[in-house]
Amino acid sequence: NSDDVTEVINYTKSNYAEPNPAYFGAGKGMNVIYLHLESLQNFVINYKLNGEEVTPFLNSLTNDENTLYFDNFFHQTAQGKTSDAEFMLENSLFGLPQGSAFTTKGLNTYQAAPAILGQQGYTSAVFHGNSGSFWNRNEIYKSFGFNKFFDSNYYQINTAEQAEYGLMDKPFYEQSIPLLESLPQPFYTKFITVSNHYPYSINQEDTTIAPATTGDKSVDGYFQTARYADEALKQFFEYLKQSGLYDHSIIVMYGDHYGISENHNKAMEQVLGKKITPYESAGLQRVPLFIRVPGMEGGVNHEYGGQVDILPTLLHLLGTDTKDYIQFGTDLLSEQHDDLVAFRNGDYVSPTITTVNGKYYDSTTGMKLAEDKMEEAQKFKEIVQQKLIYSDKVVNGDLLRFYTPENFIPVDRTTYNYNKDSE
Ligand code: GP9
Ligand code: MN
Repeated sequence: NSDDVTEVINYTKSNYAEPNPAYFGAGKGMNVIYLHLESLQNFVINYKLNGEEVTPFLNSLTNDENTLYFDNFFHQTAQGKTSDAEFMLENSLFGLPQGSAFTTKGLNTYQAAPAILGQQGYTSAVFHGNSGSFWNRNEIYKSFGFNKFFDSNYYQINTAEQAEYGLMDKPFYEQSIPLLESLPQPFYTKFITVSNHYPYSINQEDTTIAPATTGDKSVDGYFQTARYADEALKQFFEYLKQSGLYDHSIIVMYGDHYGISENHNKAMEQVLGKKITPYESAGLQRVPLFIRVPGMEGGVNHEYGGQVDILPTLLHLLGTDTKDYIQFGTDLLSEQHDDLVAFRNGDYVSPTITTVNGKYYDSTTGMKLAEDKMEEAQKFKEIVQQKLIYSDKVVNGDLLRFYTPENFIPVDRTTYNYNKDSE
């Protein structure tokens, strides 16, 4: 009820991080292009397999003058996988501890990015070469206020170009171009790729790097599908440059969740050349985050952060203050950014302390945490728990029904229709 929401607002207000004037509005009025990097983990960035870069294009962006690359950025997903990542990115709310909010909370009230930006004149769209009902996207996207959802009905999918979860990335981007060009600018868009998805199988004609040789099929194939995804990205960037969109679009790329689960630790130990302790396992939950803003000074940013932090970061880059919104992340570029990264199970990482399954580690050494730091570790644990509890209250209680931020017009989901024939 409204008492609950007041409690939550008090919490999110106290958690709010002020925009950094050096970045606030740096991308004002620009288009937004999200490129969802399926199952891409940070360990592949700048990794060399037999002396060869796996993702040369993404690697080159770590040195791009207008791109920030975050190398201590973590996914925070649980069972909802891709949908959890999307849920956090669109709302700065955590996914649920069990199941997927996308499938169980599709009809809730949200104050999501497409709606916020829609009220500033943005047209929003999602591009995805899989069936629109997967993860209940075709329902929850209406609640988020997405104007358009181009699902597999909008793409030509030949068997040779079909991956397990839809159209392969290269033809996917290619066929997305005319759809993208049909949108008025500025737009807020998201391209959800699928080629680099478990079990990482790919036609050998489509590969340009040899597989790894651990003997674990999915680990070995991962390098080939990641390379393919990287090449597809490069091609799409070429289009963006040649069309001019590159110069007035913010491009955000993020890995959605781990690609290689702990069941493959044996093979991963060969790949990484070290033992995968629980501490290392937590570290492997790093996913790449790239934010490119034309004119902004880029570089490698070591700030610790997670997927709930992307929305406030983006809104501040666009010149929209987030203080009236119920959001659980904080702007990665703010001086006040909160670098305690909560995992969905209550574990956390931070620059100083990491906890996995009730054990505490010193993040700077990976060793067992010193006794005199345990008190602080416990405090962090409580902060994380409290945050997750409040986020779950919002989602489970559908609390945004009871609160409308100033100047925000509630979404009317009945006005959206994603059927191709309705065009
Ligand atoms: C399917 C795709 C995969 O449409 O987004 O979802 P995942 O299995 O990674 O959660
Ligand atoms: Mn995924």
